[in-house]
Amino acid sequence: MTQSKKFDVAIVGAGFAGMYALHHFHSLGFSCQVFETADGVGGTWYWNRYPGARCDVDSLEYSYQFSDELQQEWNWSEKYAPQSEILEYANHVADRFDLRENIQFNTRIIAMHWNENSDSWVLESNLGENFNAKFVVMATGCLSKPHTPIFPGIESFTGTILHTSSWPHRPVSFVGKNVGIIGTGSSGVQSIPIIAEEAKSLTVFQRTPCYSIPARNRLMDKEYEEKVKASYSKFRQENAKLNAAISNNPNNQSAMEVDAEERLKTYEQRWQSGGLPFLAAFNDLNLNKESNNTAVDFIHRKIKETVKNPEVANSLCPDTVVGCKRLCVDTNYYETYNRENVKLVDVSATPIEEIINDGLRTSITKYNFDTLIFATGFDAMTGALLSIDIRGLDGQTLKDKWQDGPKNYLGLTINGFPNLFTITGPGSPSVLANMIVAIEQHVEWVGGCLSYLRENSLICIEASEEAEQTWVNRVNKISGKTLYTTGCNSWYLGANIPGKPRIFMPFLGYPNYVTECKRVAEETYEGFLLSPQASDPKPYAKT
Ligand code: FAD
Ligand code: N01
Repeated sequence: MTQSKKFDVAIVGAGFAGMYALHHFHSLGFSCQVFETADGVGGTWYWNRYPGARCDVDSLEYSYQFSDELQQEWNWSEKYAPQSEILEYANHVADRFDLRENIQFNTRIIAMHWNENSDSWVLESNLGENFNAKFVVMATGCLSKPHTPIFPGIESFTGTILHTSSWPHRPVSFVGKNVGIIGTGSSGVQSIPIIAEEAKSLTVFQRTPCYSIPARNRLMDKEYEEKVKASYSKFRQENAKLNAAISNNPNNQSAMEVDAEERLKTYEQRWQSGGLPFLAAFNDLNLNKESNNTAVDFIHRKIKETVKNPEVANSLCPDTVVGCKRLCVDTNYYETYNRENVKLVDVSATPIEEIINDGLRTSITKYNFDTLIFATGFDAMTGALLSIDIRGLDGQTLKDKWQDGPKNYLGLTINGFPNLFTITGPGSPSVLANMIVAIEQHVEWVGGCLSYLRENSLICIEASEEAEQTWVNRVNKISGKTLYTTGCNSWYLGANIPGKPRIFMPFLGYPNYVTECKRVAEETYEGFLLSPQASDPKPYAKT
């Protein structure tokens, strides 16, 4: 039998989290190996190649800050960089920091079992290989397991089926095609206007309308770029003090504190400058339904002003709380419904019943097309983790442990699963923050923790049951005060996946979260069980 390869740290995933984890832990002297299903780096930006895919956090912020040289030398072409450029950036980082030699591509980790005799994890890949690691860092992504709803008859469809989150690597032409697209979340909203320009016809199947704010994307403002780069670290520090670690110019007033004219002016300014900062127009939009209604009314009015057909405009107006689902950011989304070749089909009351050979059938009508696009999102936050057969102490599976929803400590570690870390795990700010900022914070916290263990000859770290329960309560208590839990059915709640427990997963408030992580580390890892069992006398192989 061949000896399995051994590492200090195995890292699963080579998106921005896995890449930085590899670089950072290497710099601390740990031997590391990354395993990645894809044949390249970039994660989200490797997989989501659909037309119009781009970030909606300013590129000057949606990028790494760990290397000042990197952030100074890299130039983004637009305010919101397109997918191809973000992927180019990921590849540049991989080359610049010599990451590829420690990334095993085309390798899916299918199982991970804790071995109590050796105090280490045994990982198994889809290629039948086994690996041994003292620590495992899950960098598997929050939005990396695509969700495709099950419709009967799908196998009978004779045309092309695509999913936005596993888009082909070759160009896809829609010229002369009749296209159907299911889903109007961020991926649908970004791709629909571009596909509509090319296709013969586009039929959009909408179950729930979204709220979308114009991106006002533009070429990079060189003067602004220079200003940011002149004091980049200060700019980053200031952003980190904000709730989502994004420079959204928050207004500290309630929407109810100002009169109707002032409110309108504020919304109009935010609408004109565009993007996610719309939600920071007032400080209580996600707390107070009355305040939220004022933003809802404003957006409804904008939709009705833009979309010429009043019936279509009405169908596009959501009746839920704005910001409760991830806000969409678009270029010409609502305008697209004025095109002759675009049809909106509301499938909320008359759902899709089956896919047929040349289209689909709802409960009342048949629609024909030759290309079907799923823009139906992800099994978010827990999907990628639970796709792996993870077993901790006493063979307990993570699936069993999380059957009523994810439970962990700091969103980073799980009781019963020693030496396992989840980057941007549920229970951390993750998807409700600038994710690259959240990733760097997590990776650096884990790096500090591994170094502490090494310095103190400790082998195992595990969240205590009590700390975990207190943390879960805290996450729920914070979200329970907001409209996130009552205002809609979102993927933050797991509500998009049939059968998934309905629990609000992210931790709200990046700055408080960072303070707590720092405090826990300073209090010599309060809430953790640390143990010095030394089944391996030389556990740390220096690189
Ligand atoms: P990912 O990029 O998802 O990478 C995870 C990697 O793990 C993948 O490559 C996957 O193949 C691999 N993997 C998973 N399971 C296994 C396994 N079992 N074995 C081996 N490999 C595995 N966030 C923002 O903050 N701002 C934005 O503007 C923004 N835009 C987005 C746009 C799109 C279209 C999407 C889908 C998400 C966007 N996000 C945005 C969120 C985005 O996912 C994160 O910003 C970030 O890219 C996540 O990086 P990651 O490394 O944590 O995960
Ligand atoms: O997925 P979604 P996404 N029948 O879950 C519909 C990030 N992101 O890929 O709301 C009919 O938002 C579903 O309808 P409903 C960002 O964090 C960012 O678009 O469940 N319809 C919904 O309309 C984002 O939030 C960017 O009723 C069905 C859609 O499919 C996250 O990724 C770009 C259905 C899914 O929307 C996910 O976005 C892209 C069914 N059976 C992604 N099942 C940026 O702009 C599902 N739907 C930065």
